[in-house]
Amino acid sequence: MVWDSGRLQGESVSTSRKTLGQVRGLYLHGSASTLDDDTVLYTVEWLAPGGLTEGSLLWGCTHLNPGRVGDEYFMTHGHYHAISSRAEYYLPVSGSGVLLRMERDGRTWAEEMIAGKVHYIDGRHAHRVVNTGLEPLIFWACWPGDAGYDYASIAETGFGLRVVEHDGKPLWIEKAR
Ligand code: PAN
Ligand code: ZN
Repeated sequence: MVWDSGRLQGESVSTSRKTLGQVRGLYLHGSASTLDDDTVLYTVEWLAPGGLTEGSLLWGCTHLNPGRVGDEYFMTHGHYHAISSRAEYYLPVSGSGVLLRMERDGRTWAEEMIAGKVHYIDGRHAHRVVNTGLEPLIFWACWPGDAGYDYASIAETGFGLRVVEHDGKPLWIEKAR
């Protein structure tokens, strides 16, 4: 493992990548964007040494590229854990952005992500990362093997905040509730 560059090595490392074509609908102006479907938004490398079992821990790293879809910064899909008692740590090592956290009632807030900070995410909170910088935002994560993912709720309702560029700076836009 290379901490600062967020790289895992070895045969047991799994990798996935998310392209714009897979998540265009999450962005407010996704369908109007001329960016190619093949545009890679982020990659995740992870290890599951104990399998996806109760009591095991997963360890992974996300590389979220800089960029925007319209005026909205590149972001992860975001999810709740399928088991709401399963918390998670996010540990940024490079780049800058925000971690959005949301309660089930839609209440959302943003935590600034910078290298060296540690984010503890309550298992009941949806979590999404937004890259507001010019470099890849790289963060490690540690979460329980049996946490699972609920992406559908996010695809349906989105988060209570969107992060867009305005006059060259990030601006938080609240969704009407
Ligand atoms: C992370 C995320 C990773 C990609 O490992 O899965 O950052 O984000 P999405 O899964 O929302 O696309 C994590 O939170 N695991 O539980
Ligand atoms: Zn998670």
